[in-house]
Amino acid sequence: MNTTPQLLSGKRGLIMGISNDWSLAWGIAQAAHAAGAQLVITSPNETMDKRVTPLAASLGVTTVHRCDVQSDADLADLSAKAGKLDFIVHAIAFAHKDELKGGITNTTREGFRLAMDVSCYSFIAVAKALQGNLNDGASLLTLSYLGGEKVVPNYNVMGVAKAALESATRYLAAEFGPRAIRVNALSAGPVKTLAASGIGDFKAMLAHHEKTAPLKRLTTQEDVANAALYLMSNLSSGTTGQTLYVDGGANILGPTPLAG
Ligand code: 0WE
Repeated sequence: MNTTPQLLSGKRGLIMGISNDWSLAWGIAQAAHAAGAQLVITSPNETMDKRVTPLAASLGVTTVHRCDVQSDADLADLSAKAGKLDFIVHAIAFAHKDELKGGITNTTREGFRLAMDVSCYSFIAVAKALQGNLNDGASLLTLSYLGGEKVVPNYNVMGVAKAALESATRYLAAEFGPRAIRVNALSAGPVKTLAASGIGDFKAMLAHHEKTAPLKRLTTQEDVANAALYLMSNLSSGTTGQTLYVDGGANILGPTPLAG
């Protein structure tokens, strides 16, 4: 039995950034579907398409739209095909793997451009291309990470891109506010996803989070989906331009270990 409150009943939403069934975007898509939303789903290329299509089909979504966010033509095409939307979830980031190790001086000019384009500008580009698709009262959501605000070893150029993404969230919120369209970011704790796989010391990061975060456990795909549901629904009607932490409280800690 589906006991999820129908918070998104009658709403249509676009989900961008599903890679596989570990994806935070996938957790959000499932929660949105269970809450009564009708979904539009994208994938950036043929390889991803093969993984996303069966996942989409399991939510009754028969067409996966091709959209590489680096392409203005793809975005225009998506706008023509997506129809009216009540929410958009942007869960997309990319940096060269070899720039996610060592120090920030590993960053190349081209690597910086790529990370900023895919991980930050793409949120602005989606809002720009799809502004005519948005119903009044719509909600835009992007995913961020603490590394955009504090130094996290190896996160490097992605940290700079997340800082810019959170700033873009505020500028978009100011611009879209008069249409009652809200724009927020969700800063998730570390979750084992494809985006995190192959990152040096990621296991150690997860172990450290489990030990030190106030909730003493890892952030889950479901934790993120539940908070996303709040931000996509009218429950968050008075909130825009914010970064909401869904990290078991990890972001509140200073350098001193807590007693106990
Ligand atoms: O934002 C992210 C992941 C971003 C990411 C991951 C990859 C891995 C594979 C962007 N681009 C790539 N490119 C690849 O080729 N996270 C919040 C997860 C993450 O990534 C880290 C982390 C955490 C946490 C990288 C270094 C340190 C910590």
